[in-house]
Amino acid sequence: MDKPVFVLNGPNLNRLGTREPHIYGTATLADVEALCRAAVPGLAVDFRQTNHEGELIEWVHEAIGVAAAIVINPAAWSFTSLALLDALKMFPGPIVEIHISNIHRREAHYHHSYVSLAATVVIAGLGAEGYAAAVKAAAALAATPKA
Ligand code: DHK
Repeated sequence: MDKPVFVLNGPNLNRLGTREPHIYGTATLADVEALCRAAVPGLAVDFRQTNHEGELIEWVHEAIGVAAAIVINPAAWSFTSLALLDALKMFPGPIVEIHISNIHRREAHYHHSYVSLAATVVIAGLGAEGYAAAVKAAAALAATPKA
């Protein structure tokens, strides 16, 4: 695959490793990045994190025509951002939504993700390892010719 997979991370994920380890584990964001880069040999991965919503939206815009697929952990913006949903709806390729924790087993305000309305696949509760599964799924979906 000549086009990269964009792996985009939302707010507070730069604090992985020390942030609520009983929920998010002890893997750091650098560990997560390494998992993504090792997931599919030869696959180009563009890995980013931001605490600024507009920047994440602009990265989704940038992915249009450039990325084969998007893997996204929107973190708290999953449950609040119609702007992010609208941006993702413009992306023509597969979108894999990833959450480290099982959001459906947590507080009610984590149960409805707007991003899931644009996602091809949703992975939640596999921990940091979920990112490797997400990159593999994104690469497989991107390689599957559209019906
Ligand atoms: C990460 C967050 O920051 C939370 O806002 C979400 C998600 C869950 C995660 O599990 O990766 O609720």
